[in-house]
Amino acid sequence: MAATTDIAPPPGVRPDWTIDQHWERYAPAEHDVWVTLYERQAALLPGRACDPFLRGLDALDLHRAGIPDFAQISEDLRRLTGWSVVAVPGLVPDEVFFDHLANRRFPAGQFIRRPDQLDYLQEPDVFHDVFGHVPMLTDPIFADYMQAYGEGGLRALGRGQLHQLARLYWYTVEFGLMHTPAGLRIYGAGIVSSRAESVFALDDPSPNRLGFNLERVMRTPYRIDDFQQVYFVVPSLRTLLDATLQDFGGLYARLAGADDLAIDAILPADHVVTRGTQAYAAQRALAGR
Ligand code: HBI
Ligand code: FE
Repeated sequence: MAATTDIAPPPGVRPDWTIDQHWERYAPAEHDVWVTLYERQAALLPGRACDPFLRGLDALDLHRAGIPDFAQISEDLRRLTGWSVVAVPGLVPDEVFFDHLANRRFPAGQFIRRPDQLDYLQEPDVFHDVFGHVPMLTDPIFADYMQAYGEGGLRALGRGQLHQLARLYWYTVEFGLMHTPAGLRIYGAGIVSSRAESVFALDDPSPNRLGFNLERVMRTPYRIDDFQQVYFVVPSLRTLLDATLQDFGGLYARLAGADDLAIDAILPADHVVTRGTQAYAAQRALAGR
């Protein structure tokens, strides 16, 4: 039984905040937005996105033809890793979000951005969620990580330390990079669903790129409105799953007494992949953004 929340959902939204996708109701212009975004990223990502992401894109046959039908991709996904995609109106309360993840249900925005919002929007739409997040759920290790993250989120909520766990999600699931023999590759959904950040995250000299360390990540604030000032790099997806299997109790106790780090900090203990110039962030600060 999915968790309900004491925050009542809007009218027409189920207690677990899911809605029907009504795939048949999408207008041709909405499918066109998907195709435009898909084609842009499909041309850009080979050589930038990691193999599990590219394999997932193919395995789910995320159509070039338009917005996928969640029921269809859920059939394939269930067979591969037991995950399914459920439609939600947008951001849902944390405890609802975590309960879905803990039960291998990925909540995906049902709406798609307008043609004048191609490059950025605040709320996760169907392109961010299904193109960005869902292909990685075809990878068994990442699929286990996402469920473990959901279970951890429910525990963190209980301890009031959610903001630290949210950083783990942000710097891995949304903006994670990975070492591969061919060089750095992207697995974070927030990057692969963004044309500009798919280039910035790998090529720009501005951001720091540091070796992933769970405690370090959980002390590091993040940007929600602009490119990241730091990206964390994992040696493998197994590293993420192993990180969730450790004793979070001791970690939370240490974190409760630890200060947040500056977003552009580089610590002596950091494994530095790129020491960034932070030129982009400085220029945006000058522009008053
Ligand atoms: N809801 N639909 C949706 N998608 C998200 O990515 C999401 C959310 N609610 C909460 C949330 N993310 C974050 O606060 C957690 O990752 C911490
Ligand atoms: Fe996301």
